[in-house]
Amino acid sequence: MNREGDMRGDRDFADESRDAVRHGPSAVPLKALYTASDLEGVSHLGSRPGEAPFVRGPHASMYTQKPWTIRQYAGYADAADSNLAFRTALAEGAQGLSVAFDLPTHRGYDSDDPAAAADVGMAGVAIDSVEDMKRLFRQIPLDRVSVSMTMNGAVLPVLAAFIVAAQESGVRPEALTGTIQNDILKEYMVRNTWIFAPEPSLRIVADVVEYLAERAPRFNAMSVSGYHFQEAGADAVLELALTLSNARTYVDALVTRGMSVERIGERLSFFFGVGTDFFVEIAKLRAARVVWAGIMSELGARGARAQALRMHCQTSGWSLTAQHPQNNIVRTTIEAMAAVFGGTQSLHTNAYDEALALPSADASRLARDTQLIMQHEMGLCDVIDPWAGSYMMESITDDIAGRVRDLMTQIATQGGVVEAIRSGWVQQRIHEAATRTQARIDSGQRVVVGVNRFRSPEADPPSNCLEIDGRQVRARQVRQLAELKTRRDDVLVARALAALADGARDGTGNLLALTIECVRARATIGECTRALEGVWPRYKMPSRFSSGLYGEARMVDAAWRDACNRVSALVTRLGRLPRVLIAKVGQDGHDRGAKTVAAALTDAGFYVSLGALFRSPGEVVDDAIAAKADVVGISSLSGAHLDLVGEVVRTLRVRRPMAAVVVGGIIPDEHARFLKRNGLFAVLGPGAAMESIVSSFVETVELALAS
Ligand code: SCD
Repeated sequence: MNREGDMRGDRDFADESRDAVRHGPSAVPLKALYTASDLEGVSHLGSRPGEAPFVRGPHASMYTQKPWTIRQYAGYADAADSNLAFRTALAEGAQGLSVAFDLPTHRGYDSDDPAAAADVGMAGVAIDSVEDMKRLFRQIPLDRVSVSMTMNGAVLPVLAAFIVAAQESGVRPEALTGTIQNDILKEYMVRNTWIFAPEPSLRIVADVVEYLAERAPRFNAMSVSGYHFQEAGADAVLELALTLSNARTYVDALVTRGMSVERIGERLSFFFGVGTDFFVEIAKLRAARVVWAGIMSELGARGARAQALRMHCQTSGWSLTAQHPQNNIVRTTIEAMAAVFGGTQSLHTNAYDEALALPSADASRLARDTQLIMQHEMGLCDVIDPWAGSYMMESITDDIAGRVRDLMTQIATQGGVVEAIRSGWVQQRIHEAATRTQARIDSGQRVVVGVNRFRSPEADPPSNCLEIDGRQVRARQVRQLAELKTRRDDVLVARALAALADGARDGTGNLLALTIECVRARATIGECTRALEGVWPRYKMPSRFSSGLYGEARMVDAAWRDACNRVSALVTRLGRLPRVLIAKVGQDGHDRGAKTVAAALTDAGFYVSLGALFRSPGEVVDDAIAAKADVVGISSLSGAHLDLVGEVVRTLRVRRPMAAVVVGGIIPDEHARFLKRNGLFAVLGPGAAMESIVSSFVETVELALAS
């Protein structure tokens, strides 16, 4: 082709294809080509970094003056192990700490509570008292190192223990820097570490914010989170709309209590997930600042500090694959670049082996070094907001901001977030988004390299993943709890706990201030929670899923139809629908997978019951009997499968021997072999396509009935 031909080709493309809309992996359509005309009507243009609406970042100098904080989320079994890991990380270049607590701590149970036994130390550090907190931060100068704590349900006793531990090491609350997540609303929507009902929980949130504003003004009192929505399957627009609606709800609640918008805004921070949709993810972070600045300005905030949205980001856990885990290094690096181009203040990069088990030391180091390389070798900190002015970037930033505002209006018309939680509207939206995404992956419309396309022979998984001996951790915690209880003044503890309960009942006093007195007297996390439970019983929430969507999306897909035909043949043989119970067991509240599988199995022709969260193994068996289940499918993502699944299998064998158990989730091969030797039918690893899950359930029913 000659030059002219080339040029005509280019012009034809520009004229005819520029508006071709590509529906990428997210909800925001992208055009093939953007030009100056795409900037018409975009209202956020022309501002400088550090100026409203802060699209270019919350600070004028951004990374040129201070790079984002490298803040890796970690917690290892017990306080002493975690302390060693924290001190090593700080010595090797980490710039702030971020504590992952185990699930019993999140849910307000001490390690010696039978409801928590199997989960102690499995998914983070176990903290039962201020003594554990002191061990956790031994030799770490809390007046100089900022500490983030992901804590929501049990925020009162855990934050109280942190404040008292700091005081007893000579650091006053005024000197503390860091962040407490303290974002309970998203717990009801996705993360599920709530303890009490939404209304009392909102009082706790507000008491924490008020106390910190007064006593620890350098501490960020809240990290309103979108990350968990993305992990649960929400797209960029839904993630932002829910996060900003939640934040708005908190601000309204605090204003009602008499706090000024200015003061609230100053210590509010945010947390977003950054996934694989590179351009959209950058635009999402920029749009978040634009929309939030508008909301705060409408509410009357005037100062930059109160209007500017500051954020932490984490690369997407959902994008990690168990197949060819080293591919995750590439995914994480590019996601981290999106977070940095989006102007994050703080960042966690995932370890590449996290889809298989808890991260190994090598993988954790590599994840952290990825950020050090970005900061020190790549020049990424030299230019502020380098995407500014890009036709594409500014246009999609504006597009996302508009869609987010529209969706926020829809949420408001549902009666606001608390009402939308109660009616199940929010959970439904997220579940539907997750189901649609799963269908796109399973049908190959959304490519996952090495999983649904470009598969190559399976490489050996890394063999040095971290393993926690939960029983040992629990034994140590139980011993330390017993020692603590012999040394303390029980009368003082009882008096402080009674005052806390009175404060909750009467609506008087600040609950964090009251909890600090309990913890100082050596009341445990579990005891503080139980004192509140006497006033506000533990909340219960029904588990729901919706059928129809998944099957509809895969209707034209031969592999899916084949799987459905296998179910139809089974129905004919049985003369009834095969019955499945999908169950969660223990304190693990990650229920996206369980709900998606429940939806897909229903669409394939099974009769599916979805169990409630936080069931004990015995209760799962009760549910299986009530549901007359042929198969019990347990979803386990917390690492506690050996004890919990093992017990379900053993008890079911006695009480409903005709039912078989399969488990899905993060189960290392060795554990899978052990569980199968002890009666488990099958293990469905992460990344299994839904048709293979359906087929496994069919085979399980057939084998179980034959045996
Ligand atoms: C920064 N500063 C600047 C500046 N850059 N000043 C002038 N010019 C610049 N260019 C100042 C800031 O104003 C601040 O001072 C100080 O430097 C520190 O900077 P920062 O930007 O506030 O950074 P940092 O202290 O790291 O705080 C970042 C956030 C904070 C605000 C985002 O909330 C945070 O660290 N969040 C992390 C949350 C987290 O780790 N979450 C993990 C969740 P002043 O203080 O004086 O203003 C993990 C999780 O949930 C996982 C999943 C699960 O468990 O379910």
